[in-house]
Amino acid sequence: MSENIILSEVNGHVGLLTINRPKVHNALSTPVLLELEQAFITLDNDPRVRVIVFTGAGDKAFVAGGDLSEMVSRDGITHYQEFAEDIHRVFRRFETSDKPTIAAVNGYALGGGTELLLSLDIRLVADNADLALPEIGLGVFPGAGGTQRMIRQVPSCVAKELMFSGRRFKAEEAVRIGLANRVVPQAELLGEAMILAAQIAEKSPLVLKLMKRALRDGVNMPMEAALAHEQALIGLVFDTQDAHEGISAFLEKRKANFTGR
Ligand code: CO8
Repeated sequence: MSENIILSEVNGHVGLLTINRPKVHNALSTPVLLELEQAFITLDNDPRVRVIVFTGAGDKAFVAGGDLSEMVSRDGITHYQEFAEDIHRVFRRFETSDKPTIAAVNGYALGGGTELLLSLDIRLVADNADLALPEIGLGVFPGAGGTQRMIRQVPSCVAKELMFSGRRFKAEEAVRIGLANRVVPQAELLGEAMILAAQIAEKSPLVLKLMKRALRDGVNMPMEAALAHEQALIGLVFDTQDAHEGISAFLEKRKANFTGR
């Protein structure tokens, strides 16, 4: 276990990562980012873990962005490039994992906080959540993948308005623009995220892995190639014990017990 990241395993199949720097609203310094990466790798490599949930410690913040004190202490372009490389690698690792990820956004998700959730699969936002890409007001821009993921995930006029103005927006707006799945009362947020994670973790981890690959790779392909890719992957799925188990369980009117084989 690391100082800034709490890694907990809930009911064996759901891993929970809590970014634990509440005094600075869970801001991401380089050490925190690297600890988060290592904790994620631990869960990603653990075959018992099927779904990974991210949240922030306390009841105020998910992540209030990159650590501004660290940024101001950096001198010169090389350091920014190192930080940009680290944060790009780490967020891309989350985004391309074979395991589904869920953000439980329990408060401020500013700058790097919004950029973090943009790299996760499913986002539940607490009713007190406050999001933004405020970098423009700091004289920088959302360089943790924010410009690229935002423009791909919400309509471009909305993405541009939010990035050009840096204005804050609330949980309801995040859902309305398609950046988050649903708003949940803050007291129920982690519970809801865990219920959803457990529902997903009951499903075949093998199918989830192949489905994530189909989605991830196919979205950047022309339609014909994407369909061929899907066809190849569904071919692999039908040949598995999990497909046999899932279909047999339906016909036998019982709950399927998926093993990922
Ligand atoms: N970094 C470092 N410290 C922070 C950060 C942060 N992002 N956010 C808050 N803190 C610190 C404050 O400085 C304060 O410290 P101290 O107690 O020592 O004064 C402590 O946390 C508590 O904060 P506040 O007193 O300000 O608490 P409030 O409840 O009044 O306000 C806010 C909370 C609204 C979250 C406010 O703190 C705030 O606006 N924070 C900054 C948010 C922000 O601008 N985030 C974007 C940062 S830029 C970014 O994320 C880019 C990342 C990727 C770039 C990659 C390029 C290479």
